[in-house]
Amino acid sequence: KTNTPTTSQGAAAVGATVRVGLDPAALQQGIVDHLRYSIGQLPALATPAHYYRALALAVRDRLQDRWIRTTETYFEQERKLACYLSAEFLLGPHLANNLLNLGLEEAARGALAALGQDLDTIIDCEPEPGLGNGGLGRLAACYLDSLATLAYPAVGYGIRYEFGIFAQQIRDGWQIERTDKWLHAGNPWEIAKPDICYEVNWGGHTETYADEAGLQRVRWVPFRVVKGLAYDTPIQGFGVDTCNTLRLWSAEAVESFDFQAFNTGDYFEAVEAKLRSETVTKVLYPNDEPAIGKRLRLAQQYFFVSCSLQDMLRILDLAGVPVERFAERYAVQLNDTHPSIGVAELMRLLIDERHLDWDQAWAITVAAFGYTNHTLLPEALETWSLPLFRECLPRHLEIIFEINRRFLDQVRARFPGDEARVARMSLIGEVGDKQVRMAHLASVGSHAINGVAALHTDLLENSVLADFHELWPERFSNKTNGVTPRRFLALANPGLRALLDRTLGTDWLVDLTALRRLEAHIEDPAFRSEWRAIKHANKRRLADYIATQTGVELDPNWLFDIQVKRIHEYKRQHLNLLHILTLYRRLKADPGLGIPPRAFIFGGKAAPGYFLAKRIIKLINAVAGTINADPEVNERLKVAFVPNFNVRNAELIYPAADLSEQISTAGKEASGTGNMKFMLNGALTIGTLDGANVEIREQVGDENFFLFGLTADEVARLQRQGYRSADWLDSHAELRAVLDMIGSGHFASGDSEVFRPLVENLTDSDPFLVLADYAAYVACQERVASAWSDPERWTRMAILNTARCGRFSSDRAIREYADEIWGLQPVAVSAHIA
Ligand code: C3B
Repeated sequence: KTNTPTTSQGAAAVGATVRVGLDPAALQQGIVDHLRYSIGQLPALATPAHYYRALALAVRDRLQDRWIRTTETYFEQERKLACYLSAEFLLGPHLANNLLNLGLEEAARGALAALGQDLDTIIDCEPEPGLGNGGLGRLAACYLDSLATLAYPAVGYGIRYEFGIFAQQIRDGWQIERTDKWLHAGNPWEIAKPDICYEVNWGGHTETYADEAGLQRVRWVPFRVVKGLAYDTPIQGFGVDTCNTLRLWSAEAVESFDFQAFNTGDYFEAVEAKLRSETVTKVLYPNDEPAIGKRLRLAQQYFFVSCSLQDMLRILDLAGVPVERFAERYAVQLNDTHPSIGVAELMRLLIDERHLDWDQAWAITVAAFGYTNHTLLPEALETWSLPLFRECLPRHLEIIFEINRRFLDQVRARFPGDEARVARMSLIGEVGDKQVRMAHLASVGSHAINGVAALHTDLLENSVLADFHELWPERFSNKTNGVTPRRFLALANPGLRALLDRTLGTDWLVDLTALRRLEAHIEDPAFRSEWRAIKHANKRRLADYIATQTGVELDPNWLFDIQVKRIHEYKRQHLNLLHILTLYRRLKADPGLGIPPRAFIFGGKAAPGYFLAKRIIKLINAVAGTINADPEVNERLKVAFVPNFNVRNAELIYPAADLSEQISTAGKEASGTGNMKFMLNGALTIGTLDGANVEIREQVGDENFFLFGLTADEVARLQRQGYRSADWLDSHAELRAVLDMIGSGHFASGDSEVFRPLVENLTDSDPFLVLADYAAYVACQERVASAWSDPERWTRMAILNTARCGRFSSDRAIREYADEIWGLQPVAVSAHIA
């Protein structure tokens, strides 16, 4: 394929050659040119890292016409745009994904080979943009991929953190955090747009004044002003010309220094003020679920939301569309409560700056916003202390009070005399110190509220937001999460991709339900054996990676039992450990025990301040050290902890799994998305009836899912009745022995202190009912072992998992958001490129 640019892309043609052609020769020329003209490196001295940058720039050139054409098309066609507001986008490496989506993989391989370079080595040079913590940030990235692939007009708005999620190292079994300097060698994917910038106020006070017409208005006199600069990253859809924009904001001082201070000689104070401004987007807060309530975090949230809303208004002005029509042109989705200050900010912009009246501004705001809730954990529901909030955002507090006054009038009119309800629903919490409740602000200010899996939405409607559901049932709906099959199957599992392409054709890439057709091949022994060979190769690939990272050698013939996700008590990595130690004790007691050999693989980061989570990592590594070195057990059991779980190594891990561990306490995991990535790659799940596990089991069939444990209702009932973990301990000698072993220092060279807090947490309170589910979990694992011992049966079940995962594509999820929440239509983009 060569490009024949139309006149509008005339600049792309240089003489007779096409500068941005997709053929290997044009791409090779692009790489050589960038090496010389953008990087200034002698070919003889160029390292793979230089070639990475040269290739990335050459690929970006090939996105550029599509990107510009997409933006132009949206502007010309005056269509509604979805604006996805998220404090996190956990994108993962761009290069391989862009090559896939542009259909450039083979051309790139060929072009590099001609230059004596290997594409896979070059791909490995990319630092990964880890601008998120876990599920929530990765979901946002999957949604961007689907929006572009389905040709929906959309923009992602977020924060350009200078340091993304920390890099995890394991030292002496403990997690060590290192700053993630992902930008240090520059970022070839982004384009700075310094002319797209907005001022964002902070602190100070408000005052009233009369405008020219004599109307009373409010002015915010800030203590500080920061400037937000746009950095754009192209989000190329798969197999289409649509290339959407991810716009991330970076904070800068308004002036490079304060002239006043300079003149009065206080130069250093001026420079310090500049540094303070730039701190706003320095670093991602590494906490996934518990909210942290820090001033700088509020500054980050307000900063990116204000820039984004100002940007939407500017684009509306450019298009000559009156501001009254804001909600016809924008659907603004709040990814959790992190951007929910947007409700008050849009009101402020419309009333104070655009001089709309309250009712009109409120109608626009509610029509524009949608709110996605991602957690029911009480400690994760964001609130801000009222004094802190007033000090930082005085005008927004006034607006929130007024929203609340009108809202509570509505509640009182509907439920007369029910002051307890009014107190529960208020935007201001009055239990203890007063707080602003962000989930309430988001719910009142949005026409649509959704949870992320059927069970989660159900619990949301009946617990955390029950009062809101009673008032506005029509606002609520479920949008079960999904994952992109482009990254998590096509890129991550090239062996399986080739088999699927050969067996089914390639439409599964854009219609994941097409995988159903795999079921026709399930009784073909040759197909099953090919399936197993692919899984084996994926396990070999992961084993090699783990050996280089940790020194632990794993045998790909063993059952690979994997739990990768953030480390959290509710996710219960320690329940997994209790099972491992149960097997360990049984094997020590009876070395001839007939259990199939298993490799237990863990990965995940702990929030740096999360004491118990960090001990869980230490315990995993301590158990690994003991078991892997013990010849009495290490021919049946091995344990490995993959350091620094991230998007890149996730792509090695999911395809290598036989068994996916999804063992959270029922009712606590909103959805999970790792569970879907494992299923996509043919792993069987052992799991509780929690989050999207429920729907995974429905799709794959009970007989192909290893279910155990208490249900969400049973968990709630037990906790209401006063759960006593000791009851479970007394009735289970094996469990007691395992806990004693951990407590004794057996895995810590006799140190009986280090794991005591963990053991006591389980024996004294056990907030996540680990002990209550232990026996059922161990019994379920025995069913896993027996299924594994019949490879043909296991393979059939594995194939069925992949075949029936169609529902869990992020394409399905995005279509539901577009149809049911955003009222968004796809817009075909044609870049006029042959
Ligand atoms: C996560 C939830 O914990 C997951 O169950 C869910 O699948 C994802 O969001 C995506 O919906 N989550 C998170 O990563 N960070 C939060 N602050 C809240 C939820």
